[in-house]
Amino acid sequence: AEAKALFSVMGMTCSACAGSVEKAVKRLPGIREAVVDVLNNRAQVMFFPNFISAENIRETIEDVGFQATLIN
Ligand code: 9UX
Repeated sequence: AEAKALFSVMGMTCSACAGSVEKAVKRLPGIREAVVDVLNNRAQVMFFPNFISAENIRETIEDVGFQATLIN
């Protein structure tokens, strides 16, 4: 089955920031789609939980350099 995770992502100040988050998340295994909204400080990710967890995704966003919190 597929899961959805919405993250708060703080510290993105331009669309290139959002692009780097999207790219890093999409490179992970088990990701179906990632959409990052720089204006609202949000990242919405559709993924396959047999392959990856929301926490894995959150840590990847942090590794890019932004503070990420799972909202739901
Ligand atoms: Mo450009 Mo966005 O260096 O932080 S990618 S401002």
